Amino acid sequence: MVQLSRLPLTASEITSHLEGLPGWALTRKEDGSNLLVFVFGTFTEAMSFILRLAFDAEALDHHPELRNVYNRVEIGLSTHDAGNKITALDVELAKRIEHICWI
Ligand code: H2B
Repeated sequence: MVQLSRLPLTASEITSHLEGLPGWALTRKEDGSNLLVFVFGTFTEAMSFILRLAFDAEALDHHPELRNVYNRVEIGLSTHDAGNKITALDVELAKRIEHICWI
C-alpha cells in the first residue's frame, strides 16, 4: 500500500503539481476539488476508461468522483479525510489517471 500524506496541500504546492498535469485545473475552490473532463469516441470507450481507472483507485484506496454522460467522463478529486481539500493522494491518482488515459 502506498503511504501518502492526507494533509491538505498549500495553494502553491497545488499550482506546482498542476504544471505537470496539463488539462487538470482547480475548478471548485470551495471544496478544493480538481476536475478533468475526458471526451472519448464512444460510450463503451468512456466506460472502459472508468473501469480501468477503478483499479488504480482501489490500489491507492482513494476514489474519484466520477460523472459519465455518453462519451464524456468528468473526474473530481479531493480527500474527504482532509475536509475535501487536495492532498498528495489526489496528485498521485491524477498522475496515474494521466498515465492510463489513451486520448
Ligand atoms: N477517497 C477519497 N477521494 N477521499 C478519501 O478521503 C478517501 C477515499 N478515504 N477513499 C478512504 C477511501 C478511506 O475512507 C478509507 C478508510 O481509507
